[in-house]
Amino acid sequence: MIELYDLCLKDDLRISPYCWRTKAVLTHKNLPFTTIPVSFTEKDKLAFSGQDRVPVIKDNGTVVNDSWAIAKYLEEKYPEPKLFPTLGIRESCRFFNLFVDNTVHGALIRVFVNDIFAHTLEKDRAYFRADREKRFGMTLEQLAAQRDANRPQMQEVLNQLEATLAGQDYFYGQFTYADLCLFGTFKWVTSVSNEPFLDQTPHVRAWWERMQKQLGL
Ligand SMILES: N[C@@H](CCC(=O)N[C@@H](CS)C(=O)NCC(=O)O)C(=O)O
Repeated sequence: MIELYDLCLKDDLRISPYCWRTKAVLTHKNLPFTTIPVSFTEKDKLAFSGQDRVPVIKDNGTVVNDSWAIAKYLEEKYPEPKLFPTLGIRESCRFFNLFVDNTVHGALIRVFVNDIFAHTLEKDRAYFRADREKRFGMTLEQLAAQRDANRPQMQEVLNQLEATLAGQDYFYGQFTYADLCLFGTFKWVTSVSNEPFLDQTPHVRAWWERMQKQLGL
């Protein structure tokens, strides 16, 4: 059975967009797995992997970290059902993966970072605050005060996704890993917030509902 080291917040809440990508891949490929909860500061639990981020998987002694590397590893080892129907699609998915990591996450985090903080375990709060405040160059309170001002940027990015999905059911016209990348991101947002953030992008919302049903996650 594959073991997945998965970020864990208060009340066993699992929010990591990257870990959700891996869980979505494992589910899509019908691979049984167990999760090992890791809180933000439990870096010692990941020492065996030689780095300090989740997701990490252990598959019969093989250790792989980084959601993109894990997706490629699992596709190679367990080819069906596919994530990357062709090599060209795989390389396009790499671009989409980076677009989600940078552009989509960059816009969403400025709206939802305080919701994540609210669900962070007591023992991790000082670490999370210091790390994120350094990253953003401002306090969490300043970010909270800018929340409404940051919404138009989020909407602009969601509108770009809407423009694609208005013409097709999946990002590359057929189901691929690109869909799982964004699926992970929306799991992240919806696990910490009830805000109806897809109200102005009906095709993205329909895609999101379809993906949840398809994966049963
Ligand atoms: N590029 C990596 C990113 C991994 C990553 O940043 N994971 C976050 C969880 S969402 C993490 O481990 N954070 C720990 C921390 O902030 O200390 C991937 O795709 O797996």
